[in-house]
Amino acid sequence: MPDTAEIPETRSLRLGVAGPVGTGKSSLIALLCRELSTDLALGVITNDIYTDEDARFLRSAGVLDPERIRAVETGACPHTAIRDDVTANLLAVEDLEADFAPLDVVLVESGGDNLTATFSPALVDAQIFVLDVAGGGDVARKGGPGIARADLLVVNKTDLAPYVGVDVERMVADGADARDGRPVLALSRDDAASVAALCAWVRGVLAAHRGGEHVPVDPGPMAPHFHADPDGGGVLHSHADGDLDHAHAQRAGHDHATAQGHDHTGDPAGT
Ligand SMILES: Nc1nc2c(ncn2[C@@H]2O[C@H](COP(=O)(O)OP(=O)(O)OP(=O)(O)O)[C@@H](O)[C@H]2O)c(=O)[nH]1
Ligand SMILES: [Mg+2]
Repeated sequence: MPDTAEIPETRSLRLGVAGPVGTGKSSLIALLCRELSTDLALGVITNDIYTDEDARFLRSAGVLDPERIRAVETGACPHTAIRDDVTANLLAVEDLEADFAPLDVVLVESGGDNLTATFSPALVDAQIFVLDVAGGGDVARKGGPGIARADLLVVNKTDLAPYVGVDVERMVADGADARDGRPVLALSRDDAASVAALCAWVRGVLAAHRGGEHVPVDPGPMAPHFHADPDGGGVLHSHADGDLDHAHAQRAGHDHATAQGHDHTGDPAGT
């Protein structure tokens, strides 16, 4: 199979929205539709385990032509459909892009899951991970692939902070500490400035995507994989969470003076 393919000009920016149950993913997508659909052509794919609840919520919000909102019923743990076998989602995105060509952005909502669930870069070009203050101020400190490496971390529902005793600044700082300089945004649907900042971030990613400057990353843990040894055999290993760089492991009795270290962060072909 070739490792490159010609992609039609109607290819949109595919933007994933993931995060634990109830943190406000659908609401954030509704905000983006309301704010951006005046000048951008949008589509939405939702993922629910057994229902099309999220798609129905978004259609009833009246922020986008209901036909541009489609549901994928995963029938299994949400992370399976956004990471392990993305076929159903990929087909849904491609159908939407074909039916409403040209779309600028397709937003893909993950089913609510735990802190380990992130999108495969085979499905989305960039992803937002959503936490909320009501889930507890310490969650951002807990790390995990979405918190540490999603393109944007959102600390949502900041309007609730006084009621749940959470220090938003501290939660944002904890998130920033876990992210090596990647952006963190404190958001509330009631705070127009924060909604404007979210929209500006999406427009920035879209511009970078169109300009060919946006490099998709895989926040998720590298699957266990094998490196052949030119002398025979090889090494089967996996990476600790967050440790995507690696040099090949030393093996007793072999000269590794020429072994190449490589990383999985910036070079999608560098396996
Ligand atoms: N106070 C407040 N509530 C919010 C905000 N955003 C969303 N909510 C509420 O949070 C609840 C969950 O929001 P959803 O958008 O359905 O969350 P979700 O992450 O899509 O939920 P699942 O898809 O079930 O995982 C709803 O009651 C929303 O009205 C916000 O900025 N402030
Ligand atoms: Mg939802």
